[in-house]
Amino acid sequence: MQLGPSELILNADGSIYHLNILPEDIATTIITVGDPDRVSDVSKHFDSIEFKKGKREFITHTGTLNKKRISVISTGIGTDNIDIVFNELDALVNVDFEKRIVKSNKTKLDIIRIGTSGAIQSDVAVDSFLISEFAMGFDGLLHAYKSDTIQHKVISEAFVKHTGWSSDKSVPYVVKCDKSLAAQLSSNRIRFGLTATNIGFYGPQGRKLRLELADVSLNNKIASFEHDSLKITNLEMETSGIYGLSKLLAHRAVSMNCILANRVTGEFSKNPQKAVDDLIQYTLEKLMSN
Ligand code: R1P
Repeated sequence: MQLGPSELILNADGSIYHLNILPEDIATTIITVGDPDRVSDVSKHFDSIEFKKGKREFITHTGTLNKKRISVISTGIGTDNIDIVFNELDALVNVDFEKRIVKSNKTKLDIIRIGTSGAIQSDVAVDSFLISEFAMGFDGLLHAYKSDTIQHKVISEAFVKHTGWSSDKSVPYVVKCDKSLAAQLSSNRIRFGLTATNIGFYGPQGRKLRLELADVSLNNKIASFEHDSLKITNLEMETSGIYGLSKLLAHRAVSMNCILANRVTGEFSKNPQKAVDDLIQYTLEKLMSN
């Protein structure tokens, strides 16, 4: 089936609509970051940079480190942006832009998020690193796709029951990281956790500035949830979308979190830039080890 011009939108130079890049511009190993300024914090470690381009919040740098070609791309904040970035990254490798058809031979991408996050358990230290083994999405993105087979519904059903989750909100969904890529990125320096992906930063994550919250004890209920010794460790805003879309599109994805805040103890990192730089270096070293 041919993808029409309103479905697969290409710019005049043949690049994909939002990311503004061509198929040859990206590597098959891709690091995603939320903050556009973090793209150069990653690519400054490359031996050489062959390509830089951007549009809106989507900045891409492609280069080489130890002879391995890597792209780093900023997604901006939230799973609405993840929907755009992941569909367009997949189209760049798996759709023939001239014929406008899906290729029969698929290319698998390795996608690693290097992001920041807030802990919701007191024993998850500020400045520590965490790999999201599971992600629980409060955002609803995955419900737009046929995704029943990749969801861990036993966990989300237990969570809905435990928290008395409001039916006014999207039903939480649970998805898992790619096990083999996570094993490559793991060490005794990094713990695994269940990451909750939220739809906002303030009210949805229980932060009250001026507005009253619908449920002031929601963070406590989230933190006290336990299923088969699995507890929710941290909150951020992209991982569930990344895991859900990667699994559906048959790519490998892992989300690496730098814990900048602890919502239980009220601490915030004294040097967030250094903490994130440390995670960038850790991740690049691990990626080079294979
Ligand atoms: C909120 O400040 C942003 O920070 C976290 C959240 O997921 C959200 O995107 O990650 P990044 O630092 O990777 O953007």
